[in-house]
Amino acid sequence: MKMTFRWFGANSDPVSLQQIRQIPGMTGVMGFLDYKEAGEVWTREEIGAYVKEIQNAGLECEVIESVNVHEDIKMGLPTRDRYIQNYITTIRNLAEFGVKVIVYNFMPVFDWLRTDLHRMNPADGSYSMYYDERELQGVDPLELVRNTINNANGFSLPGWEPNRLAELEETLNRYKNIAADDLRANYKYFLDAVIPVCEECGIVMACHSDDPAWNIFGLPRIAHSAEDFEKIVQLHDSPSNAICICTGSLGSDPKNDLPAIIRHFGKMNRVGCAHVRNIKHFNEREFCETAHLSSEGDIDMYEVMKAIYETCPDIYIRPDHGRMVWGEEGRPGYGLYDRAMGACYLSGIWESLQKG
Ligand code: CS2
Ligand code: MN
Repeated sequence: MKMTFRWFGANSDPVSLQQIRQIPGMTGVMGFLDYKEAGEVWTREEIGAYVKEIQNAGLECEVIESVNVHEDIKMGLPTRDRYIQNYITTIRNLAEFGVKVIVYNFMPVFDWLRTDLHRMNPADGSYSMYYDERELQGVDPLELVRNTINNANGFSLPGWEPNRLAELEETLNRYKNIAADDLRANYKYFLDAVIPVCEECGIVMACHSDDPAWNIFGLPRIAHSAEDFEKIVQLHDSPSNAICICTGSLGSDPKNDLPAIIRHFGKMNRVGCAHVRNIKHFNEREFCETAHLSSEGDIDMYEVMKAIYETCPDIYIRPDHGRMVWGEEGRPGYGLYDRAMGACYLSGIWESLQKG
């Protein structure tokens, strides 16, 4: 297992590489070129400079998150071939600089969705992200996006970059004619093109689960259960076609048995990496993000880490969204303190598994 930390780059992440380096047990970052739009080629020069900056800080950059998939690929438009070719060039360029895993998602339009980015926890005064399906009743998706961007403390959020959302209305209309099976067919077309290249250059593609783990705004979503992931890994059968286990997003549906899912795909060698975070439900579709400890939320972190330890011990892990504590202000979900505590806690579980 290699413990890593998400880093958005020096220009847009208030957390510095030096701070990340000082978290005990940290080996590297899950990196991102924050200025690239979906569909663009990540050039050798750009990647080279970025990786060098990380290595100079004493960290590795073996995982990239995310190389976003252009909407035309998901919608299966004729223009997709151009974007797929760009994706392939990016894969080759990343491999050249030592990247081993690319995390991405195939969610239509929206990446993760919350109804509140900054909800105070009355028990201790910390802040965290919150989701309440009831708050979505009668809300127009465009309005929700506008609110989310306006409430992000001046940061763009992954999947919510304002430029990606410019043509939102048209895209939402187009999806009215795309059913889950159509989306899967478009997904297969993409995988059939990129996975052979990944095999050739030693890259694993790790698909992130839908967040939350159900359909929103009537859009088709195909990555939020064991059955969904079974179909995904079969779309193109290769160890390079893998999944990213994100406990907070998959776990938003309590029917998802996280340790069982990890074990199943771990034994198949199809877990590319894991995001580990905890959430607490108040209702079936109402939850908040909590500290990582098992006792703080609904997810049993010991069982999650044990399943990883026993079936896919060589993966990259990172603490995912944390709370805002100790007065920290920053990108919602991606503050330094709570994620650093989460990383140490997960490393502690790991040590006990190794020694036990
Ligand atoms: C993140 C995602 O919020 C999360 O759980 O891990 O934004 C993730 O980076 C993307 O979905 C991957 O493409
Ligand atoms: Mn995640």
